Amino acid sequence: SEIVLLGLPIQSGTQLRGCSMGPSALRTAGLAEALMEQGHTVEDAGDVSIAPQSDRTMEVAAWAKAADAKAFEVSQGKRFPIFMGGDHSMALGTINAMARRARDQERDLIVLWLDAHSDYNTPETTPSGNIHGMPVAGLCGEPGMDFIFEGMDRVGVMPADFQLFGIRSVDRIERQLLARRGVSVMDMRLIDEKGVSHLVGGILEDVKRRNAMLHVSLDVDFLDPSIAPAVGTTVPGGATYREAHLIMEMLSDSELVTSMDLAELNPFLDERGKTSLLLVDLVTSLFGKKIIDRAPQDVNRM
Ligand code: DIR
Ligand code: MN
Ligand code: MN
Ligand code: MN
Repeated sequence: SEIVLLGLPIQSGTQLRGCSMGPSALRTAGLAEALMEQGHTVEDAGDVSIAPQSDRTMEVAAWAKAADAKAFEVSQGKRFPIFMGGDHSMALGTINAMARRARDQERDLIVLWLDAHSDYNTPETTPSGNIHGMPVAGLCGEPGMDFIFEGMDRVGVMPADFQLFGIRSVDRIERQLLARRGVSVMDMRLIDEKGVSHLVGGILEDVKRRNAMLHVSLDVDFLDPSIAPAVGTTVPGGATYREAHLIMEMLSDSELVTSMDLAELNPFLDERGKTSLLLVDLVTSLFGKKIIDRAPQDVNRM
């Protein structure tokens, strides 16, 4: 593939500082080099920046606009953009841009949201006040978040087009809202019972049947804290090393993924680059790195 890396050093969506170093840590961990090693062409489009704002809320809105514009620009043609965050409020910009790209191609956009949290709070329901807990709600058009999209070519995403996966922390009112809107929430209990392979297989069939574009938004806290400590909001019981790799390997075989966010990496909390290196490893699997070469149809016969 023709891959383009775009840095979005956003941390206005959280109280804890450090996510602004995410893009730099991913570059240091060798993201571009690992992808080139797999035979892809990689272009680094650098980092987006914003003008100083009066408060954090205005910063989030400015970031959404800047991220949307640049994400759209770099993803023209057949390019596969990897958006390097930045806290998860980055998705307000990147997913709007990917929804615009899908609209231009008269296709739907489906979002696989890999996260410990459902990120469906609104300014009304949030217990923390942090906008990184709200991006899915904002993209789905929940009230109180229109100011973020002001002046943008806003393309809503249907709640049913989000596949929240790996969820194990949902706030009380957030849970009610998710149910009312019909968002698909594949929580850790479901994953324990049905397994990654069955659930991800179902999502991919749906994407294929609808000829949709597929955006993967990976929050570092989707992963178990033992393998990925570099995130401000760790939650026990996350995806294991093998579960996470299996998802990437299945996504790779499907050839259906068209864009990706790497969100919430806080290198300040890492242990000698462990989490950054794991993310590079996971992305490399998404782009075709295999243990041995075996066709998916052969696996079904085993
Ligand atoms: C919590 C935590 N639901 C909130 N959300 C996080 O602040 O709204 N999302 N950490 O990633
Ligand atoms: Mn999270
Ligand atoms: Mn978060
Ligand atoms: Mn998140």
